[in-house]
Amino acid sequence: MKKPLTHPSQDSFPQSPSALPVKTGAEIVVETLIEQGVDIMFGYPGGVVLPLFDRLYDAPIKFIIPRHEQGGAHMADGYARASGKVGVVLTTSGPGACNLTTGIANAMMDSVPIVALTGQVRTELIGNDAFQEADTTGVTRSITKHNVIVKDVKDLQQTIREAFYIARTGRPGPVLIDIPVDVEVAKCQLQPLKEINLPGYKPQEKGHLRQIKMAAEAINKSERPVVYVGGGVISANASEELRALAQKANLPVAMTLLGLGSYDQMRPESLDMLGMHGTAYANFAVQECDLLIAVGARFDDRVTGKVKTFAPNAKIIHIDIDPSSISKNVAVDIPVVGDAKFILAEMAKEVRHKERKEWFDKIADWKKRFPLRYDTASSNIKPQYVIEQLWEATKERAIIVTGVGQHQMWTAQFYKHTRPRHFITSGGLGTMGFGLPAAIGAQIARPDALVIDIDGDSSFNMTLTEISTAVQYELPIKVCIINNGYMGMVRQWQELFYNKRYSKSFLKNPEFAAVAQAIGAVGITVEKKNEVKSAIEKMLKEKKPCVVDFKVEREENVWPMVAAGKSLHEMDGLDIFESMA
Ligand SMILES: Cc1ncc(C[n+]2csc(CCOP(=O)(O)OP(=O)(O)O)c2C)c(N)n1
Ligand SMILES: [Mg+2]
Repeated sequence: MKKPLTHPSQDSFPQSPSALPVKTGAEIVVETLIEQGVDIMFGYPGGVVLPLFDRLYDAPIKFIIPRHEQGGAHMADGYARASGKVGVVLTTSGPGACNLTTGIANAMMDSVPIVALTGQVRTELIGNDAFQEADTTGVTRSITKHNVIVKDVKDLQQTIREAFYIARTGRPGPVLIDIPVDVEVAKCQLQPLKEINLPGYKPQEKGHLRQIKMAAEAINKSERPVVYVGGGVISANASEELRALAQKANLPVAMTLLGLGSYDQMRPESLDMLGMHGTAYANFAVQECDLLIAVGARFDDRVTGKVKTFAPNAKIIHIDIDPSSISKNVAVDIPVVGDAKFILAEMAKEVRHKERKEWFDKIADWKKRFPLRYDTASSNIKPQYVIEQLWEATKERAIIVTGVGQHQMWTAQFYKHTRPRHFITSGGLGTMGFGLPAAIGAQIARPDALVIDIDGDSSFNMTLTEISTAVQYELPIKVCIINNGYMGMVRQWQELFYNKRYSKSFLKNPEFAAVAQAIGAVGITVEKKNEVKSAIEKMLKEKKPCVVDFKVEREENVWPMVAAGKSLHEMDGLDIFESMA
């Protein structure tokens, strides 16, 4: 892939503007995408984007057509998370643009850089309820980092450059550009690249050195520190700096769902995941720590539980590129605004090794008393068993993607996440149906990687039509359905909080393996525990897209659980763990 042109200085473009050719809006879009390093995009055609699609006919950009625009947005999202680049999706106006919204909101909540291009009706028809008109910028205003409609072809090129710049800098996120069809056919001269200068948008990359020093001093003083890592460390490509800091200063590290992979869970300092379905040892450590070092995390309610009693004894350091997330949910003592990669590296220079024996002994004791457990003796297929077997068979090779629900939490808990950009999941929005299209996007980004979507039966049902996309583009993705025949997470809440009244949380599923086969993929059904391993082996040998339907124990629950509104240390399920010991 070509290197994107980011902040060129004027003199790197010696051509005089008058020498630049005149092009149509559609040509400008395609040329600017190429200039920005785009070689892959996702999208679906329609009336008002035909001039653009015509330019794409022989452009050097690989184009993936999803079966539904939502899938296209999730593919761009999965592509961005797996590659660290900006994902691009293009759709028509009205229905095409509206179908994107879930995917855009998903990228927004998880700070994923995507650029969405949407066609719009002719400028003179806007507001007329024209055919396939929707107020796309209005609809997407609150779910984009930035959005804009381009009404003059002269603004088009710079707007696209700015969109890429905004999407990938600062706290990354989705940017949408709405382009009326008359702007696609209007002509104008190409614009030379110039430095991007957006008043009001100046992300602070370097942290304040005095704040960094203060944070390092607090670490040096601390007896019971915990690092709380979010997805920001992964977007900042700062895992290596995190490892260096944690090892030098001797710090235990807990991760959010989106932070998984930022710190190698095989290392002894890892406390694994914290929060609602986090480990007991992570949650207890947070509640008892004297210093909480939050990095690229936003104190989401699924992490904090009851905010008032969250980390009650701790001084809080918060490292984040987004100043608006500092002290938003939880008051912070030492804020450090800037790029985690830079800040962690600077902090590492200032910290000292400290033994903290008592603290690590206490953590070791929690780990010993409350490891994650499930009934391994059961003759039924336990969902956790399938995930453990997937880990055993793939170790660090796989990029794991998930749907949303219990299977997602078990994947977070029972797979060992060791590397960044190898666990892709919908955290903030919790979008069922994310798994399959995001896995397709990840496979496109990493053609040689082993990509496995560990999905729920109901989640998979939402976007399974994208199997056909995987078949068309010959993508060897694997889908493992943890099929409990329920919207399991809903059923769990109904069991625990609604007196087992399983109201509308059951779907009659198709035979997924047969569906996969009908679409041209491989389909396998697994009904016995002793078939699990061989099915995984068979799946791993497949070159075609492969769907394995694991019919698992139907009423298994995810433990531990901090019920909504409870404090982080008030976990249910620890007695169940102890009874299994
Ligand atoms: C698009 C969407 N609709 C509804 C929900 C609410 N919801 C969260 S989990 C869940 C059930 C998921 O069922 P399944 O995919 O089978 O996963 P399981 O919990 O059984 O592992 C539902 C309905 C959601 N997260 N996303
Ligand atoms: Mg289910």
